Amino acid sequence: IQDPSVYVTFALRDPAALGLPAGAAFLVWTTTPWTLPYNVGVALHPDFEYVAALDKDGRALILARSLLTEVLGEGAEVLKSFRGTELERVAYEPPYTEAYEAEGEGKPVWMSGLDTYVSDSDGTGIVHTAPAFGEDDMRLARNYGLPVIVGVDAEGKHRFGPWKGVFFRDANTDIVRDLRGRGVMWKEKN
Ligand code: VAL
Repeated sequence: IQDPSVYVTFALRDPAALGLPAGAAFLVWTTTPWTLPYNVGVALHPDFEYVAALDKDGRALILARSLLTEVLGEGAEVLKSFRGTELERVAYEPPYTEAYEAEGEGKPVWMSGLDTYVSDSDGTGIVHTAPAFGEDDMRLARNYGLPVIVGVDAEGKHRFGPWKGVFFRDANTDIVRDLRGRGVMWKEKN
C-alpha cells in the first residue's frame, strides 16, 4: 500500500515580521498524512535558500528555491528570499492541536527548526515534523524543546481525534478529507 503524498500549508503567525503579506505560509510536503494530527514543527535546512513566492491564487508560500519551478511552475513571482538560518523558530498555525491539548501539553508553540538532514531532492525543502514517528523528527524536537506525543497505541491505532481507534494508515483518507475542510490542503498527488 502506498501512502498518498500531500502538500499542506501552515500559515505563519506573524508574516509581517518577515516582511511577508497576510496569509503567507510554509509549504510542506509529506507522504504520511496520518501523522499530521501529531505535527509539532517543521524542519528546514540551515544552508538552503528559501523563497516566498506567489501561487496561482496569489498566496505567498515559502519553499526551497531549488524546488520552486517544480512545485509552483514557471514564472511564479518571488517576493523575498531567505537563508534557512533566517527562518529559525518561526511560529505557525498548527494543522491540529487536539492531541497536544489532550495530553496536557497545553498549547506548545508550533515552529520551525533547522537540521541538515532536510533534503531538496523532492518535496519543498520543509519537512513536517511529528517526533514520535521518525528519528530525525525526534532530534528536532529535542533540539527545540518541542513536545513528543505518541499518537498511536501498541496496536497501531490512533489515540486521538475523530479517527481514534482506527489503524494508523487507514485514517489517511479521513485525514486528507479533514485537511481539505480546514483549508490547509494545497495539493494532493497520488
Ligand atoms: N517527517 C516524516 C514525514 O514528513 C514523518 C516521520 C512525520 O512524513
